[in-house]
Amino acid sequence: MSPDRNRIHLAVQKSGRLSEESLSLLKGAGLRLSRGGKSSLSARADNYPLDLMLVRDDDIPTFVADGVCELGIVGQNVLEEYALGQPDRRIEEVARLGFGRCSLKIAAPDSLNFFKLKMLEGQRIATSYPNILRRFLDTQGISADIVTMRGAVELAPRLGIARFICDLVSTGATLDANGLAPVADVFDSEAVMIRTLKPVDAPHRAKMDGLLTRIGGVIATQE
Ligand code: PRT
Ligand code: ZN
Repeated sequence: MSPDRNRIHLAVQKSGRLSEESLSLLKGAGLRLSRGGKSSLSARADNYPLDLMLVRDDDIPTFVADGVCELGIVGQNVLEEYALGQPDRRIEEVARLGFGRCSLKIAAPDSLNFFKLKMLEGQRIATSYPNILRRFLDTQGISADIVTMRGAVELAPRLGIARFICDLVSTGATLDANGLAPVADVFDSEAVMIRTLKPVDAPHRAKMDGLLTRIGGVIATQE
């Protein structure tokens, strides 16, 4: 199905930690959304020229950079990791949304008496965010081996893959359950609205601005 050129497209996480709050933000902005069934990859607003693309969060920056979707809702962690890997960034962050808050942290085994960052020198650190971690280590003047894992990063020390990890933390319960303790804050994150920097024609632009104004209104009442 080719996209309807009269409508704007917003990429939202299909199912995960940001899905519910992304949809309730849109509903709070007065949009009536109808989804084409549980397995459907899209949804539409009945009272606004807006289609939602329901995708994996990792794909959202690519869709927006390519202009396949003019807008997207994604964690700053995913956006930053993507942007650091792209020399010509075609995405702009337009609003912080106040949900999905978490922090990317380096964690060490509880049993280790960790007291200075230099203890990471020459060590292996497992993460799903190699670009953000590399930048952090560079600014600290630390050289360490980064092991990239797609998930289950907190298991790396137990599996002998890496002594340290760098992963997202919200309550800290996962680190705790795995005998790990946070030792450094690398990057703080929340969900943000992003828009494409690809040229957009005037009618589309007006629809984007109208939606962003409505969303800005909802955020303002939450502050
Ligand atoms: O399928 P898809 O690729 O779309 O989803 P995903 O599994 O990659 O992402 P998902 O749904 O887990 O997270 C989406 C976004 O939510 C992240 O990119 C963050 O911006 C944000 N977010 C907020 C979090 C957390 N809090 C969080 N706690 N993402 C992940 N976690 C994980 C963390 O990786 C660790 O495994 O939760 C665990 C730690 O939680 P605590 O509460 O035990 O500290
Ligand atoms: Zn993901």
